[in-house]
Amino acid sequence: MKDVLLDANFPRDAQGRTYHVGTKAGQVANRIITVGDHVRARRVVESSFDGGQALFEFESQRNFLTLTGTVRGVPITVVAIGMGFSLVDFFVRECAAVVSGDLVIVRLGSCGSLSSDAPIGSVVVPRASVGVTRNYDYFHPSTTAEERASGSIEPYTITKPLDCDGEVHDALVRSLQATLPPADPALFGGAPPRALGNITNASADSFYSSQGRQTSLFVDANANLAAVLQERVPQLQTFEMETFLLNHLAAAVDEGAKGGRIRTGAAQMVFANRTTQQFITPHEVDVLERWAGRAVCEALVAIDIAPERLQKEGVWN
Ligand code: R1P
Repeated sequence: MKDVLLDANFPRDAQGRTYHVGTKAGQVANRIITVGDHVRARRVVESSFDGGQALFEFESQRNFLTLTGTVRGVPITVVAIGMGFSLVDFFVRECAAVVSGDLVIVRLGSCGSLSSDAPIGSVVVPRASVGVTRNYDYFHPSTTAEERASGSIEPYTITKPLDCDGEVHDALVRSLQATLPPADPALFGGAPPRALGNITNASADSFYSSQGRQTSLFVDANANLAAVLQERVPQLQTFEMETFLLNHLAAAVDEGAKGGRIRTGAAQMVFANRTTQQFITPHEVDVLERWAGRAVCEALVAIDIAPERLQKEGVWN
């Protein structure tokens, strides 16, 4: 039988477990890596956690997988959340509710690159991210052809760029550059792996329409979206679906109520290059995720959190 949930406003069970992620105090560390899928989460643990193992593991009914352990003695949690803004919202709000003090959250995600500077196999660390969302009213049956043609309503909304945390950005770039693997003729066409910082990312609310992909079954009004974005957003190099919302929630947190800050960053692995139409192989994904996973763990270990903003008790002690 399932536990009874208390408080319809922010549901938790009698032990304090949140409704969707399903964890409670002491199970999630102040340093978190969020990934899109369970395979990547387990790969990071296996290749980077002490002993190659988690000390705590929970897979919720809603498919959030939480793995907590240590990296050189420092508690770190990996949470696999799935894809998109709404899952980032569940994940950040529910983890913030069970972790006291500061949170440093790094997304280890895949992305599509819009630039030849970031070929497949690169890892890109954005300085900032913009949100790109479909403007549902543009497609509403009551919107007229004149309104659409005049530009008084646009099919996509592009937000202002929102910064990642500067220290997290720098720690990620340093760690990735310090651990660059040698070029391998059997991987990524023999190109040497690259780690780039200081770029801008666009997080979209669809893999398809709001990333400018051309498909035939729906009216998306997005033929020039990638070009418009590149014109309006300086340094735009990657598309993915989560980083903007992480930055947004970090900026929106009520520090007094939370009792700490949320700092966010992202290491984005280039799986696809939209300029060359290249896509990486499953074996290359494995190699890239292990390198980037280790580098993200080391960056998190290197980031200072004041002792009074760090949890003392948890599954790690
Ligand atoms: C789409 O295929 C998914 O891949 C990218 C996008 O952001 C989206 O979540 O990231 P992940 O591989 O980290 O899920």
